[in-house]
Amino acid sequence: MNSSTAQANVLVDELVRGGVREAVLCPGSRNAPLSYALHSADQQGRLRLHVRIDERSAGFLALGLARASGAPVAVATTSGTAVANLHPAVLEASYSRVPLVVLSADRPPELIGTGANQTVLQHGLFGAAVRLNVTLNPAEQPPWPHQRWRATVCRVLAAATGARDANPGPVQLNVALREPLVPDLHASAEGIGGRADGGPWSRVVPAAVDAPVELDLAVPTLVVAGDGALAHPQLAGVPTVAEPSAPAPAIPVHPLALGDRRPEQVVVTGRPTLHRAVQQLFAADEVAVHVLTDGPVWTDVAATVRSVGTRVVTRGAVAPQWLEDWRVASARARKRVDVVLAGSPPTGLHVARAVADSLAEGDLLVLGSSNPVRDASYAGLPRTGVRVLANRGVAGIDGTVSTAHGAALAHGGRTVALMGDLTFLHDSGGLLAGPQEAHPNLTIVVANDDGGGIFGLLEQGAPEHSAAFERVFGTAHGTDLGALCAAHGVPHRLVDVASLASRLAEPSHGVRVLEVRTERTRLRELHAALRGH
Ligand SMILES: Cc1ncc(C[n+]2csc(CCOP(=O)(O)OP(=O)(O)O)c2C)c(N)n1
Ligand SMILES: [Mg+2]
Repeated sequence: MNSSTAQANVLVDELVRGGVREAVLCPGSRNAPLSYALHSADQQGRLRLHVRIDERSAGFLALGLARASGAPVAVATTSGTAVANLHPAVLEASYSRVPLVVLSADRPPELIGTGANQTVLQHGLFGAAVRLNVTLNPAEQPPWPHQRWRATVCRVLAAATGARDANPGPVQLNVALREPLVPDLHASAEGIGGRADGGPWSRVVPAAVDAPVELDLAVPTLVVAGDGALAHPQLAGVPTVAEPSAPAPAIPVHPLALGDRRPEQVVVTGRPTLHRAVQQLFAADEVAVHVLTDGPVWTDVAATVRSVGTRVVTRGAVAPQWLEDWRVASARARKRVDVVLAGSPPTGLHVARAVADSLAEGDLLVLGSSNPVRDASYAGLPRTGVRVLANRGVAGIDGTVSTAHGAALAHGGRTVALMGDLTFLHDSGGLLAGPQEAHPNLTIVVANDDGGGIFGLLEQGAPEHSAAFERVFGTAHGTDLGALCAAHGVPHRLVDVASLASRLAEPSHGVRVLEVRTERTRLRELHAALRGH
């Protein structure tokens, strides 16, 4: 067996032993040994291989698979810019703590800096975004140092899954491979096998962090649950404003009700990113802010946090009047949404409400950044029985179609993705998947307001800045989404808000796109009305 084949086979075998069940591959020559090894593992049913042409899509596909499954997912590329194209997905995985394993094929070390073709400095390319960054150089001749290769994979997977520090995230295993890059078909694999029990070379027992914070619930308390929030049963009886990708709370507070009452203490779980009213709460001096997270970094944008732990130990009881006040305020906010929407032409918020209402128990929803994730929170998500995922780590509008594909493939059941038109177009390459690939049950709903609707809601959307607005923020494009889908062989349908629910209820297989044309010119007024102004 030649050096590159031995190395690639051992690495893939050890990844499988360490719990990798899905891998994404982009075609290339330098990574050919990894391609053969991954293909063979797929054929043997040891993992499922997905092949994608564009590394940006591949990175986000792997991210979606890992985010939805919670297990590490590998993405293998050739050398050069191919690796750099993974950077956006690596950043998102880093900030949202998703175990993404980059397998970047590299040239042998003596060729770095010589002007060799398709050769860049790949070691450390992702900087601080990866939890671990290892380069394995090729071995020259047998006996192959397969123990070292296997032990390295175990270290890499421990870092990706956060087994030692409860901080999962992306890792880069940069694999320098020497020619020949194709297998010698008759060589024996003797002497490079893994542990006889089929397990990993080094079993890394996951370490848990436990740091209780004391909390008196008799004090008027609000829980703010952001992306990545864990379930905290001790807080189940406390009113909770939850972002769509947080667990569904038992006592939900509508985000538009936040101005109605001022808590004396706030418990933050996960990372809230959506609502200004929440940020204002954190900034208020008289509110005591406590954060719960099992990660090494906690959210404290306003520099007001008083304590940080992983869970609470409570005393005292929540006052019934406090619960009733929030119940009334939330009911009023929901009513206001209904009234305001009834009097408005279709917007992304109408679409989000139709999507939210039509989701059934067991569905997975993937939300795009920008307005859709905010609209979903106004439309009543999260909700029990429906899992919601969103790339809130760095809230990019990129990679969303691919993330949704990955999440849907891991989920197995029905998945709906809701995103804006720019978000869809940014990653329309995510529709590119060959006939031999697994195609998930995924309906992508595009709220198409022909541009970036969110900017109309920000400072730059104020009337005094209107002269430059359309060209540099609105960015209308007039793209024919139907034609784009047709080019990829993906069914597309233009539907109106009123019929969206029935379209979503139709039994559907594979990937399809439902486009709803929406209005963005009057979003500013609509949101002012939602806030009761
Ligand atoms: C990769 C990336 N580029 C740019 C942005 C800035 N950005 C935030 S929202 C947005 C517009 C999104 O438009 P669309 O997806 O149509 O949603 P809408 O606001 O219209 O609801 C842009 C460009 C971003 N978040 N991520
Ligand atoms: Mg838009």
